[in-house]
Amino acid sequence: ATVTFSEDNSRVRAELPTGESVEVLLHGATVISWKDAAGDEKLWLSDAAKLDGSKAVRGGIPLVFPVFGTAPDHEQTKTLPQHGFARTSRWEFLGKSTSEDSFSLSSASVKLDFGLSSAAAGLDPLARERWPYAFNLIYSVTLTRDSLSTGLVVTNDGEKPFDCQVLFHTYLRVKDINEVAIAGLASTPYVDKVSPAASAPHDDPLAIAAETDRVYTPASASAAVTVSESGEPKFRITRDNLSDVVVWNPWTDKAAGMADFEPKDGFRQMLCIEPGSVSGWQVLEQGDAFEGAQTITLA
Ligand code: TA6
Repeated sequence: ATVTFSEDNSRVRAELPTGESVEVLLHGATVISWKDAAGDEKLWLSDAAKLDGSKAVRGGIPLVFPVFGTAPDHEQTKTLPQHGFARTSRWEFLGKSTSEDSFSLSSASVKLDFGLSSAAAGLDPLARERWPYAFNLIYSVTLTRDSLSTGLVVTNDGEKPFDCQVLFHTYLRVKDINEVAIAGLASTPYVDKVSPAASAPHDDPLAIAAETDRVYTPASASAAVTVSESGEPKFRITRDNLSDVVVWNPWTDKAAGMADFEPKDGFRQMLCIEPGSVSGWQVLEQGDAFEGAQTITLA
């Protein structure tokens, strides 16, 4: 595997000998591209996404920490911006590790590690001011021939306990949302943020035909979510220690309302399947660690 930095040191790119690649912006440690060996892009990135560090990236895999959405009733995080500050901080690249069995390329993989801590120069100033806890984050992005994994380890390095939520806000690229079917969420309880009254569990598959914003809490963290298109499985998402799956598509009106969402009909080419621990709070005492991960496998 080769790992290269961009001219302006704003991003790092890894490529396997067979051509698969991943690109990560140090701003937010945001994965902004994941391509298969043929060069087909698997993630959706808005044409108007800010990649200059001025705001969270619209697309790719933004990192949500320490709060999902906003939590006006939660003392510790109620003054934080939506989805917290990890995605708007500048992370450090900590290094890479590759494993290539020289006899079989199929085992090739490359892992990129990124770090952010309460003492880091790149920490969003809002965080220091509004979330005064001693923390350390290690974020790992692992590329193999047929998968991309992201994992976050959160540690509490201070005396004060803190609550946190973690989520990988993954924008999957699809050809046409009308052809998409989501399986693996049948009979699963969910909170519907579009129409709070309606949250009756449903059978598989789930189709997306309007604004959709739901927090599912599947019975088992190992339950896979499969995204198919025109009857063909495309992505299989599995979770490790993450209790929830958010399904989001902004549809016409919400897409129109986001300045950095372009093209405006781009919601037809994207679907957010967001593994996280967001239905409650992880409480970390001094020295505690929380770890959660997702693996997206190409079908
Ligand atoms: O993950 C779904 C969601 O919480 C939606 O409610 C919507 O706000 C989306 O995240 C995007 O949030 P952002 O702050 O990135 O515009």
